[in-house]
Amino acid sequence: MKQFINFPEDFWWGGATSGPQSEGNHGKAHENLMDYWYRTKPEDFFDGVGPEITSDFFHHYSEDFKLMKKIGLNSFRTSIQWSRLIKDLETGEPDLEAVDFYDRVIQEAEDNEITLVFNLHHFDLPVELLQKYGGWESKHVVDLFVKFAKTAFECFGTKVQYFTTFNEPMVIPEAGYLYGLHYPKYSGKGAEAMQVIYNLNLASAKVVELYHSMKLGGKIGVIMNLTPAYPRSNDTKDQEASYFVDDLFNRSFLDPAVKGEFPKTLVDVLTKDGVLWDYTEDELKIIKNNTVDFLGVNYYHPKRVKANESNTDYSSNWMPDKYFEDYEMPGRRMNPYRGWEIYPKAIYDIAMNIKENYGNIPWFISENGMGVEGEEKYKDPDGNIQDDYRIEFYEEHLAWLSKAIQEGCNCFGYHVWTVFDCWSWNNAYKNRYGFIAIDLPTQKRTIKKSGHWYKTVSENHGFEYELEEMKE
Ligand code: IFM
Repeated sequence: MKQFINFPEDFWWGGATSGPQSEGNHGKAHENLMDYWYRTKPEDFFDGVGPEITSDFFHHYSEDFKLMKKIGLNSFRTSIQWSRLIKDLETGEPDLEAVDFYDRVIQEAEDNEITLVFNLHHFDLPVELLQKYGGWESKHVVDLFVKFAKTAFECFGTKVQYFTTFNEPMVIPEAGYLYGLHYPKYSGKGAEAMQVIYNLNLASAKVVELYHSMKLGGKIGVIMNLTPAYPRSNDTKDQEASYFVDDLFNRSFLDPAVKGEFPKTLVDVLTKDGVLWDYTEDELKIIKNNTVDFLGVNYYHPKRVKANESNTDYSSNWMPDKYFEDYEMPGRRMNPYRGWEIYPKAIYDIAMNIKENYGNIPWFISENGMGVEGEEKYKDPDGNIQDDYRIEFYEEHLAWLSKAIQEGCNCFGYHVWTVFDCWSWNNAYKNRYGFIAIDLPTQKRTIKKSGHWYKTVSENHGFEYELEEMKE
């Protein structure tokens, strides 16, 4: 039997993108990590497509906001690019053309009654700061980030009510230092990755402190990619592995951001292994006293874990993997294009965790979505993509989210990844996620079936759903 899946009247129905994935590089003051990576190794990117043009939001933002309104969005997140806004990275002096661009974006959002969330960092460190100072391993870079944030708040702080410090900060050490996936593409730099975790938390807290001190009247948060860990079995060793994975990949950012301190169990392991970050008591006080006003949660997939059963010797090169291995659960549902498991119930588990262990802090789903390769094949004769699989994906996740809200979770919104197809690291335009398709040669925008569906959900504050579709 169908039931109405209900959401609050003032719920955020929105979507997210990021500056480096959507704007294109027109007029940018500096190269970021991805720009440099592409310039020096274009073959790493799917079909050799780089970040120069992407979805050309720089020129299409006005049309894009109108389309967002048309498909029922009341909120939208993008990021201010450090490499665009700041002319002088040492002083934080702004580039006036960039200020003008972001001002126009803000105005267009307001004209279309779309609440804007401005994020400050989406993996897009100016590459000079890696080359000169070692990037996020350096506390000088932390202070330069605070200068960038100050400029952003001075320019836009009274016009935008919601800021976030970082998008998915854990991806920076994970993909850039542990597993060689994102530039600088280091692998096996376990100890350095731990310092990066600490420095990113410090940078976030310093920016939160600055924002609150400026009394701009809005709110500041951080966007986490939460990947709940589920152990293979009830065996103690699997349970311990799963606890460690949650400590490292989730709580290492969640706890400092919301509770002001790192998980003691993680600190104990890192101390025992001699890889605890370099810190000072004054810095720990900054982290303690400057927690976020709200959280964004990007949820795509869980992390299935088992005890480490390999014989790998980590004695000369510490890696967190000494405490766990990924577990390929038989029968798991997969998105084959992205290689990620689809497990909608984790949204409910995340919501309950925030309610029970993080003071039920206000939060929203800041990304959730399904990337699909070759969507062209789902075009109807009129050229409109019939992406029913995406609608089903969203419905199932939203049904679990609604259940959590009925049970008292403080979730105030849902943002998809993404509104219009955008560029991604290495994958470039391989997998499409948008409600709005982009034809790259012409930059023509066409609303997919899921975009029209979203409008009805946003207007009706929910949708009819067969509850039996919710799989445990
Ligand atoms: O494209 C990314 C985004 O930058 C961060 N979250 C996951 C998305 C899909 O891979």
